[in-house]
Amino acid sequence: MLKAVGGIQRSNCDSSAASILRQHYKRPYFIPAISESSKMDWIFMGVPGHGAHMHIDDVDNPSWQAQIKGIKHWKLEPPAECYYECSSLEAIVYPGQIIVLDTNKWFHETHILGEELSITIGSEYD
Ligand SMILES: O=C(O)CCC(=O)C(=O)O
Ligand SMILES: [Fe+2]
Repeated sequence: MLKAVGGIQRSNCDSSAASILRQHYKRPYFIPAISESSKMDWIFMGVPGHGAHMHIDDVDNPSWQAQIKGIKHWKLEPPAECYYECSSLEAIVYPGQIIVLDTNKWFHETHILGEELSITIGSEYD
């Protein structure tokens, strides 16, 4: 699966590699236990000054994305359904923080800030 992004983006479709990766983190505590997690994880890496242009995705579910290293600026534009009620949002995600969004509905653009390589892991959930 490929999503438009600046930098390197890999999804993990090898289940043995996925289980090793998942020994190193748990699903975020705020994702309900009954929620179905995707078997696939995402890893995003990029250098400062780069990021993903404004786009919308075609994936199955919303996702959480945890910033491991580096700082990422997110710009979100509302989905067409709530264009007149919703406003644009911006967030700066620092290491240890998690952003949750439906990348199928919200247009999103990212920009890596600071001096460090950005590393993010994430996964879809329903
Ligand atoms: O992390 C990024 O730079 C882009 C991420 C993205 O486009 C996505 O998760 O759908
Ligand atoms: Fe995206």
